[in-house]
Amino acid sequence: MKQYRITTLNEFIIRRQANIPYAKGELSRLLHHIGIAAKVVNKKVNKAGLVDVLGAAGSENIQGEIQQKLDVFADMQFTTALKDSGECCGIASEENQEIITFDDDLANDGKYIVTMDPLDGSSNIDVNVSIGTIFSIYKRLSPRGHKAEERDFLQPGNRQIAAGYVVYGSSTMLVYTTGRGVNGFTLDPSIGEFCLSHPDIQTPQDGKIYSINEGNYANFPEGVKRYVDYCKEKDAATQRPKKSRYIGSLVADFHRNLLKGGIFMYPPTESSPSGKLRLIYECNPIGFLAEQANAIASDGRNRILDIEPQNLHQRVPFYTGSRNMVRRAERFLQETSARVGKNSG
Ligand code: AHM
Ligand code: MG
Repeated sequence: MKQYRITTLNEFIIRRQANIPYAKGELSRLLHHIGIAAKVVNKKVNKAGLVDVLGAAGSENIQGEIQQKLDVFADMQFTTALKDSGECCGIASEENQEIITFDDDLANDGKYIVTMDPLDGSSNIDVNVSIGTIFSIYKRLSPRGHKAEERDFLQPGNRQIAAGYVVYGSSTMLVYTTGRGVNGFTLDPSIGEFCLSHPDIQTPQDGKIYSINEGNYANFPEGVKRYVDYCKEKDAATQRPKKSRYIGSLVADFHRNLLKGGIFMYPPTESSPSGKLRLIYECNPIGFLAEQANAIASDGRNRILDIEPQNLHQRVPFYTGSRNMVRRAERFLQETSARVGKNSG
């Protein structure tokens, strides 16, 4: 019988660390703790229909959205895991208005801060659709030995040390990068370990899928409308239009396009003039992963990772995925805005 060699997430992290001279294992420990929290949240997500975890927790988060019980649980679980790691001096979470500083001797000595969206796509929980956790790791700017400060969290995405997501889907996967490619690990429930299943993920330069909430079409900028119309035209090579696929969970929509090729867009709309997605919690980590897989991420004009964050909950328009698709969408946007500028001038 053929023997398969399994590489667990922890083994992989340790092996990677060994390739970096002088690495002390701090980042490895942090990633290890994120992996543990992901398993705990996964267990709860799997039981969502069975125990009393469904539905709203009765509180609202900073964005004025009703927090789901699982949001609260995931937020707590990741926060505790990061604090326990001893490597992280503070976190910023989509669920909290302010940063959380851990502020004890061990944590204050930590080199890293973490930003996270503990449960992305949570409006999908009650209907059994994939949801996810997104995280980013940065080196702090403030001196070690002190409390974390807000400036530690307002760094541009190009300063990320690591980023990743967990997708709680038909199987649970953890996908992450430390700036040396993107690797995906599938949770094997029989042994309770994330196992390397998708080494060195590369996104095709072109794809057949476009993902956008087309219900907002009437409010899209002209260039986005034109790009969506273009996606519906027959492609010269395939003689078919592109496929429209939209789950409504960024992690799940991005994960599919990362593997298969495609474009994900969340443009500005009337109700969300800067787009809906958050730079720090969603766009930066996803942008880092995209670039590491040879895809790209932009706000329609600028590289997402080069945007200087102004505040913790800042939103930006978001276009990410296969290189040629995103570049084409950007051209549609820029041509249209140039034309509008000329007409109004
Ligand atoms: P959330 O972080 O509150 O869950 O919101 C973000 C989610 C993304 O996962 C998804 O891409 C988007 O909101 C869907 O928004 P819409 O329902 O407007 O299409
Ligand atoms: Mg989110």
